[in-house]
Amino acid sequence: MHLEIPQGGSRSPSSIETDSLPVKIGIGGPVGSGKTALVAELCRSLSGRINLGVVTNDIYTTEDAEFLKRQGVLSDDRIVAVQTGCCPHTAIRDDISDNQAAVESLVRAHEGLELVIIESGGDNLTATFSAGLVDKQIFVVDVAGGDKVPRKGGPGITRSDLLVINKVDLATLVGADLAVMERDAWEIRQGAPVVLISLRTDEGVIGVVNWVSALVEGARQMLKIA
Ligand SMILES: Nc1nc2c(ncn2[C@@H]2O[C@H](COP(=O)(O)OP(=O)(O)OP(=O)(O)O)[C@@H](O)[C@H]2O)c(=O)[nH]1
Ligand SMILES: [Mg+2]
Repeated sequence: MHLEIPQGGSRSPSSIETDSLPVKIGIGGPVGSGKTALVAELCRSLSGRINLGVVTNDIYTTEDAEFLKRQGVLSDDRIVAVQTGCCPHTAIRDDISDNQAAVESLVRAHEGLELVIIESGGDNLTATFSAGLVDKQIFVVDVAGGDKVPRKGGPGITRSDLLVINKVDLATLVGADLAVMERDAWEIRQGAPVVLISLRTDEGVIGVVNWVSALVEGARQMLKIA
């Protein structure tokens, strides 16, 4: 199924495909790039119209799950923490059993669950999710790492379904040229969607919200047809 999506940020997504419910979306990216802040924003924006849950991954703590609970973005029973105890990418790519169990526990506890967002622990540019765990992947980098980051590549940057360049509010402070980041990202991804956002000011965030929302809507439509 193809859905046209309203434009949100620059080079934002225009069409995507979906299949079944719950849609599982993985959010990966380097440490501190804003993954949890994005999860929180998606929950705030979507929980009124989508039946959703969240799985967080941290190496030694349940810090991100606790943060989301403190923020009150979802009821506590919709937020499940996985403590990986190992490199974050191992738990989302190589041995996904703990994450699968976390997703299944949410599905069992919440009838008609439509969306599960899985946040990876902060990792490097090589981290990706197993296709056995998620349907789509969002990769989050930020401008504070410098405007060279998109052209450094790596599977998260080149092959994620949506690349988010976050913290554009900091661009002038760190001397990052957003036009260069956008151009390099566009080139290296050969036109796959890129959204520049700030989770501090909300700039561009609607592009990500609409992208996720359209995935779920596509799956809903598909189920009606089936
Ligand atoms: N200025 C600014 N700060 C941001 C933005 N997004 C997130 N932050 C801050 O960046 C810090 C890290 O954000 P997190 O959401 O915890 O990042 P993360 O990627 O989940 O971090 P890990 O899970 O530890 O890898 C926090 O202090 C956020 O408040 C943004 O758009 N602009
Ligand atoms: Mg986090």
